[in-house]
Amino acid sequence: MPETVLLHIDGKEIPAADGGTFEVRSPADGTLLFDVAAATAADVAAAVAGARAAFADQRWRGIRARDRARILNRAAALLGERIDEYARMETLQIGRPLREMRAQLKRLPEWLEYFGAVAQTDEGRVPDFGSGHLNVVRRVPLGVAGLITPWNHPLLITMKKVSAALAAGNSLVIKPSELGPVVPHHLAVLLEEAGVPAGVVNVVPGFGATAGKALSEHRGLAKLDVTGGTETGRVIAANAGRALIPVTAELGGKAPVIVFDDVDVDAAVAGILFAAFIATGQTCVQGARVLVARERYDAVVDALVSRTRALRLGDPLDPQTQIGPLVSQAQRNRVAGAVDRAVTQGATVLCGGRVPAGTSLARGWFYEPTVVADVTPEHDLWHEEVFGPVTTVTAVSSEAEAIGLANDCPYGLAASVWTRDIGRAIRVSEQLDVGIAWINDHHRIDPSSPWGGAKDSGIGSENGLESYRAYTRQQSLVIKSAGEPFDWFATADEIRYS
Ligand code: TXE
Repeated sequence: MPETVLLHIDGKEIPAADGGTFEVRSPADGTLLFDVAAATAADVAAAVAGARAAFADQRWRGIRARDRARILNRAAALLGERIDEYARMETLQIGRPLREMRAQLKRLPEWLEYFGAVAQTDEGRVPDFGSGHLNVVRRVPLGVAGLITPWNHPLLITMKKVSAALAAGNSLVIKPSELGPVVPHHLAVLLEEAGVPAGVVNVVPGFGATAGKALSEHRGLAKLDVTGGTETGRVIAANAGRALIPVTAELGGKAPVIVFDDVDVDAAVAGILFAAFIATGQTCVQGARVLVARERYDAVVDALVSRTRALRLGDPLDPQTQIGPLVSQAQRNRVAGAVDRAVTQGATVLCGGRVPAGTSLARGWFYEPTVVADVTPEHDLWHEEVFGPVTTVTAVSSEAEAIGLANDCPYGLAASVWTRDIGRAIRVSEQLDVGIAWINDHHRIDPSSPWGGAKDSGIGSENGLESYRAYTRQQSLVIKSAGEPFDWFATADEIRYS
């Protein structure tokens, strides 16, 4: 019997206004897992109204930052106790291997702790306004933030947004992805257990075209924050523009992995596998384009193909599994179509490129990890985000060629550079049009470290002090301290007006 998941509005668990629900099924074998209430526009409006009331009566923003931080730290402790339970739920819903989900979720209490600390230490400032006035500038929360999140890292991405937004004193309406809605819902309940007042955090699972659309168009919001595909981001950012509210948009990616001639081949190949195939490649910073120094191309590609072929596909709950299924049939069709199209355009599949044979995997949306050669910037596969276990390999003859090819892409989120020459690593990374550049690593993330990109990868960034400030606005108090009276219209004499 599938578990029922309801809407979480004003601290209450309620069904959708029209009673509508949607199914969440295992991408590994199709088992029906959850029956989830599908929020309607009316439900979204109720959630925003509740969040606005919670903001207006100051039940959260009126708590001193130090006391908000204490509650967030309590939530961090509760979250730490539930990692295994939540990791299993994430794996069931999106098919990502349990080993990876546990490693990812174990870090998440740090986001609550970090932003609780930032809120306590974010003191105002006193600019030099000149004699006669005292100017005190402080940061205040924005109001109700609409958070729209994707399926590939449901709790991680929700936590990145929720931690900063709550620490700053905002109220929230969260619309998780229809493919992974369950753990963000549990997070709202956990936060209230820790002491966040009911009504401050509201969760409205549902479809993008209905619940997501209703939320991103709601004029009661003071901020929009979306993680998703670039086209989704364009629609939502346009709504923010019309409402004149700030937006943060974490969108698509097509990360280059640049491997120079002085690398240890085995270490570089281990890094490429990590960049390209964790999360079954379903991550915005996936290492999608490997650019290898011509002198090491054959050695690196041979080793990469050999180790890619050896990756273990299977039940994501099995600790031995390294590659799980794609999240849905639509996603697998999208990935397979991109590879097939690349072949018709002249590319060469070196390994993978097909749905695996064998009955044990037949019920899941599995696709073999794939390495493609002979892809040029004229091919779709060079530019389009695949969001699956597919990477390309290209030989380069110079730093300049590597940088030029890396930047020849509509996305600008992340990249990695592999070399023993730290000067070259810094010199090359500084010329890449990306927001994140790893050197001799990939994927690493921290609540203190900005996560965001350029070009079609979005607007703004998550993590770090900037993301906290993006959930506040400045308020400038200007206080007259001069003793002499001021009456501008009493006389026509010249008055020195500071
Ligand atoms: O995105 P979708 P998905 C990107 C990644 C990939 C995508 C995968 O590059 O393209 O996200 O996630 C809602 N109005 N990143 O498939 O379909 C939808 O219901 C309002 C980048 O989930 O765009 C879901 O909740 N809402 C990221 C959310 O938007 C709408 C890391 C995202 O859905 C909507 C991870 C609409 N018209 C994934 N249409 C990064 N940069 O860090 C959809 N939604």
